[in-house]
Amino acid sequence: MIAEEQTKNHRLVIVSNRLPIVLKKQKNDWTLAQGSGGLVTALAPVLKNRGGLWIGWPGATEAVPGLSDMLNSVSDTLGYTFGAVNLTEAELKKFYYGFSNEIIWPLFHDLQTRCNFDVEYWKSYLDVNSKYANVIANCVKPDDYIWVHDYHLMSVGKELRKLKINSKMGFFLHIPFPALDIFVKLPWRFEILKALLEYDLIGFQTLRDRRNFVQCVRTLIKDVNIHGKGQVLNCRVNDRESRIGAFPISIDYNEFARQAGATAVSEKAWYIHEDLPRRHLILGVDRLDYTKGIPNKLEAFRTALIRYPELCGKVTLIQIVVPSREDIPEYYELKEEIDRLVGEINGKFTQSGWVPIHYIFRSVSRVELLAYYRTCETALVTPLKDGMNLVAKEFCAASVDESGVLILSEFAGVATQLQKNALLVNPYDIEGVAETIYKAITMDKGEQRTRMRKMRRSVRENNIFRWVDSFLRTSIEQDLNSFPLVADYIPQIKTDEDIAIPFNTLL
Ligand code: GDG
Repeated sequence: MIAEEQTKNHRLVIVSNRLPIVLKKQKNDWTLAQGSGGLVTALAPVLKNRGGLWIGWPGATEAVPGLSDMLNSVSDTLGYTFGAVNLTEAELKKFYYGFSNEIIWPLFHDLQTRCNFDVEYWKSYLDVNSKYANVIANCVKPDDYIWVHDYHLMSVGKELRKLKINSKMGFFLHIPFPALDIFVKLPWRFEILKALLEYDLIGFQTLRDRRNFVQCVRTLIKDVNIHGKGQVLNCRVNDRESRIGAFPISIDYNEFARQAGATAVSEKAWYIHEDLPRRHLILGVDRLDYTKGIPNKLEAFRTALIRYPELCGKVTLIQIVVPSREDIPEYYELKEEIDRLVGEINGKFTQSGWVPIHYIFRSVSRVELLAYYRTCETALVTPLKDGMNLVAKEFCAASVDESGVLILSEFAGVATQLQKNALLVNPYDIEGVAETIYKAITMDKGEQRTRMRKMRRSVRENNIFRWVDSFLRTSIEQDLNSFPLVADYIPQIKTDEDIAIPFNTLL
């Protein structure tokens, strides 16, 4: 146990590829807005008002005049400070778009044929991880807990050890960890495993990911001893001890449920349905990414319309696609494929007064997102592979009237938790997904309610605070409460304009 005096001063230091903010340039002026994505949704409520530190890239490769003043003013609002890691255009290209997103991302999602194993990417990955480590080393105090996130930064712990930083360090992988026969394709497989074992605790989303990692370590690393059972295993290599655990990530359930019940959200939800009267609405919300299985989903919807013609005119798919990584050619091609499929389906089936797919290609405000969650009768969450998938959990939390059916890919981490009450599908089985869409639409209200109530309870009990507490307890035998709350803070959500204000209470 850390002594009480130490506890008072220690801070939680979160390190992620990007800061939870987005820098935007309009003409010559820079502004800051909140970032989105799974990692930000999950971690922002954890650090808020804890007086900690979030280290990452602020999102611009050019010098931004007044950046530190901007960051300081945001810090005042959020109750934690920022440490910026500056990246050059070349680093961004090779480390972020290259190694992280052309190698690790596809490989860890079982899509090895999409990998581009360029050795220049690997060199840049090591250089940039070392750059992060230097910024961390300059900011941290000995009692701080350093918590590094995700696949971009697997070597940061090792670089910190080289710099003689002996603080406790944890690492959490937000994406899946692949099986041995896929992982061994990585030319730098030994280096990555050894680097990960420099952390005191290595956390994965599911037991399956942890099992894959353990099998890779046992097979590829000499003189390793892994023992223990339950959620966390102990691993010894020479004189180094680490722990390896499964910690399924979650959301701030109460906050989602509370915001979903706000007047602004109810009004927007009402208008969405009013504009599409007597329709059964199916919702898809995905980042533009080939792992999210958007083309498969559209094919399944088309098949459902062909197999069950009685659905025509009665069912609408609202598909939100959030732009992401468009500088990578494969993402641009994916966008073209989605555009083509939506065009084909709408071209073929549209009738007077009914368009089968409402396609939104942009990010939406939190109010709008919650309104879609609340008003749509079915959510179609069908990634080909996903670390967890928070959209599924958010849909449940926002279903405040306990209605709604969740169709869920068996290859999303969240399926382990919600499998009994969601309708599980194999996203590659287009006919099977089409049948399940029909089953969801025709499910009676009583069964819907029973299933949704159980899923909501599961997400409520296993919320983001439980996740962070279990990670911290395993790592340092303390929970989030040992990082003192700086101020009492109760976020309010009233209008859409509130959401548009950068760094409002939702971040
Ligand atoms: C990675 C892993 C894992 C999306 N569009 C908008 C918006 N979002 C928010 C959602 C949700 C988040 O982004 C997406 O989270 P996911 O979990 O679905 O996916 P990734 O971004 O791929 O996240 C994933 C996660 O990390 C956490 O560990 O679950 O498996 O891939 O929170 O609500 N939010 C707003 N407007 C949008 O248009 N406001």
